[in-house]
Amino acid sequence: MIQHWDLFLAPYKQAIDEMKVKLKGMRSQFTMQSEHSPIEFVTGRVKPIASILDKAARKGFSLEKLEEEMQDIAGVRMMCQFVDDIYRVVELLRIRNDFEIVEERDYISTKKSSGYRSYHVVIRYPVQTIDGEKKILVEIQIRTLAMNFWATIEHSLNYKYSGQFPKDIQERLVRAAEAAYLLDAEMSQIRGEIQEAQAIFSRKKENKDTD
Ligand code: 0O2
Ligand code: 0O2
Repeated sequence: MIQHWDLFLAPYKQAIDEMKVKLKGMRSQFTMQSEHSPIEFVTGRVKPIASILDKAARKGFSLEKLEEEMQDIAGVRMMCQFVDDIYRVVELLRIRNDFEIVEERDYISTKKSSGYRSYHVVIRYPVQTIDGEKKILVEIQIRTLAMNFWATIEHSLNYKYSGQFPKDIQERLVRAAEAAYLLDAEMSQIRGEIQEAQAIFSRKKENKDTD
């Protein structure tokens, strides 16, 4: 069984590794041109087997049809400084021709009832294997650092409480999500000033490097 899972998950792992190189490459291109990068950092993971089984049971997916039904066995996350950057990243993904976009879910204009905000793009990504090409689904979550902060903490508390939050904690999480939203709004407003400071910093660094 373990060997079966290894075989099943191998192309997902390969897709994550490749996507991380490609998306981090986009960041390097912006940095090289001394432009503000809409991508702050990129992470990726293959869903642990226990989580795959849990989610399949919860959603009634049949294990035979997992590759079509579970869209986030391979997951990539792109973190941005500003909300506007998220939409810029989505545009950058749309113009690529090394994968096909299957679905987009905008939980930013319509946040989830938990308070969760992020932009999800599901792609069909071709992996080259020794047995030929295999197309697999990869879920890309694009979010600001503030959205990521909130989601990471809410996610770990979710494990602790198995999704059943006591009422007061639930209310606090909703308030914290509002605070994260306000932080994003505030940061966008002072964005111009931040960018100016970053440009000065990177010019200083360049001068220092060439000294
Ligand atoms: P850098 O530029 O050195 O930070 P891999 O070893 O390639 O399989 P990777 O990419 O190291 O895996 O791990 P993962 O978990 O996919 O992504 C972690 C990356 O996210 C690391 O970058 C972390 O530095 C970066 N990261 C995590 N949290 C933060 C954060 O709060 N701020 C910033 N700026 N980066 C963060 P790398 O790849 O080590 O590159
Ligand atoms: P992981 O690996 O633990 O993060 P569903 O799973 O029913 O919510 P669906 O249709 O699979 O929904 O897709 P959706 O909601 O677009 O994406 C699911 C993923 O989004 C989750 O993966 C989380 O990563 C993230 N997410 C969605 N809602 C929330 C939320 O309220 N809080 C947090 N922290 N993350 C959320 P999984 O399955 O939890 O996997």
